[in-house]
Amino acid sequence: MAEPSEIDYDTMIPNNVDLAHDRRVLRALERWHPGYIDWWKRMGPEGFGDTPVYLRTAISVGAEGWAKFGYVKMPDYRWGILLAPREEGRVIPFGAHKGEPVWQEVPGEHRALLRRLIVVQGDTEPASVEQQRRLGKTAPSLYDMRNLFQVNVEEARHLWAMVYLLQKYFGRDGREEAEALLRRQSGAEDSPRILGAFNQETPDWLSFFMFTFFTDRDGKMQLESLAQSGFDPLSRTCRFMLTEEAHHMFVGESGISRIIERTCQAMAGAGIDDPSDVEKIRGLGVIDLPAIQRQVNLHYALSLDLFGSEISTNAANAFSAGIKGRYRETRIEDDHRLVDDTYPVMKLVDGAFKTVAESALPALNARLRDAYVVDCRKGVGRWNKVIGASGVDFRITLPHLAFNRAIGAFKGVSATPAGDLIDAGEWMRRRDQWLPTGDDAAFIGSLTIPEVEPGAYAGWIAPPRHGINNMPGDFEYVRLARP
Ligand code: BYC
Repeated sequence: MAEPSEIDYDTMIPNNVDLAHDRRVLRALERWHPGYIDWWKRMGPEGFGDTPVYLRTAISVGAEGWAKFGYVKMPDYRWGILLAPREEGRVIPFGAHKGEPVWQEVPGEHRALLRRLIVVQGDTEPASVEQQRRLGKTAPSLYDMRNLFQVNVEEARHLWAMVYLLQKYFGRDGREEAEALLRRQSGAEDSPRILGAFNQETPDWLSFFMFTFFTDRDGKMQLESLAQSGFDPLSRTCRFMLTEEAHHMFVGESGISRIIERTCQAMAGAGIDDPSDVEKIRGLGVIDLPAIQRQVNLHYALSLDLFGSEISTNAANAFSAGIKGRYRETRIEDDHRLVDDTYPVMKLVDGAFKTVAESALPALNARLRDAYVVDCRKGVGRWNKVIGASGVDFRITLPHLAFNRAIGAFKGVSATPAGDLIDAGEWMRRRDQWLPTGDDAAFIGSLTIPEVEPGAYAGWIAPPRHGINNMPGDFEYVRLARP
């Protein structure tokens, strides 16, 4: 089949998978489309359906210049199906089939496993759009509002990416799964999204930036592992998704960094040295660093849960089958089969944390999570540089792996962020020191009133260093109807 590198705009769905000559899949996607648009209108960004937004649309998958910028009304966004180019001669990089040619069709014996992974991945994408749907109304600037909407349309494109794989490769049950992806709903009692963190609210902009820093970074790790897959269409899909994911993490990291910068500036301006002088700091209209730390604690723990259990037969099977690899598998120097290897995993043994050598295959979730922790630490280090440069005596830290966990070996363990084990009663009494409180939510809620003048920023966040696509500081990223 021809694989043009430019996007085909002739069919309703822009694509580089030659849908024009794949009538069955094209028709299946066209049938899915009205339900999708209905979902976007019901569950996508609330109140901005007619608003022109300065968005980036993918127009090719080449390393350079894959994006086009311009004003688009979100329901008219060209959600396309884009796969990274096929690598000639690619072989399965790991597992029992290592060295064999990659699969262009679903291997029958691994069909259910593969479908499950694609459905879980697909489910997170619309979930995040649902979680963030009210935030446009309280954006701290047009720049931030535009970034939110960019993240939203791209997460929705990632849903398209997974739906394409389901429709093309999984027949009738693929179609049913594609429908179900539009039926489940973040936080819904009777049909919630599959993974825990995607049923939490994203009530304010601090939470949004935390989500894009921590949860989108889980997305990066999972996509990197799926990009290694021996099922080539999945690998190619994930490789292109990763190019978009980088911007989402930038939004999170720079968003928190700008909040921290503003807080430290305001403290210095008012001569406040003590970061725990919360009342005075909040009186300046900025977010105190301890409240930011509590958000870090919450989002980090929720994101760790997304890696599943440390020891998992599912993960071992997916690796052995050649379906889901390790983070940057091809750069690791070992036999890529792991049958006789071990991996150090932290566990609770006789009331103390100990690192235990586990069989490497079932420990793959722990291993991916460890790579995630290293990646998170780098970002947190950059935030601490901003604090350090201001002279304020405070450091943001990542809590212990056992803090506030709901999945895996530390589920139900009462550990402090420092990793001390305490009894459940004491943990509950001290909870408000560690996790966001009702007071935090009310204070942050009181700050998040919209700022919609081009070039203006709410008082609790510093302006960014650069505009999007090098646009000037007062650029109108979102054209709101003005009276
Ligand atoms: N919540 O063997 P186990 C993103 C289930 S984020 C609820 O421990 P496994 C994005 C599990 O499904 C990345 N249930 O774990 C970010 C299994 O159920 P079944 C999303 C959970 O299977 C921001 C059972 O417990 N992509 O892209 O090795 C914005 C035993 O599981 C949870 C992926 O996650 C949980 N936290 O690994 C937008 C990649 N954890 O099958 C987007 C695809 C586990 O027995 N998914 N369970 O009924 C996977 O690789 C794996 O499914 C998991 C779990 C890593 C999630």
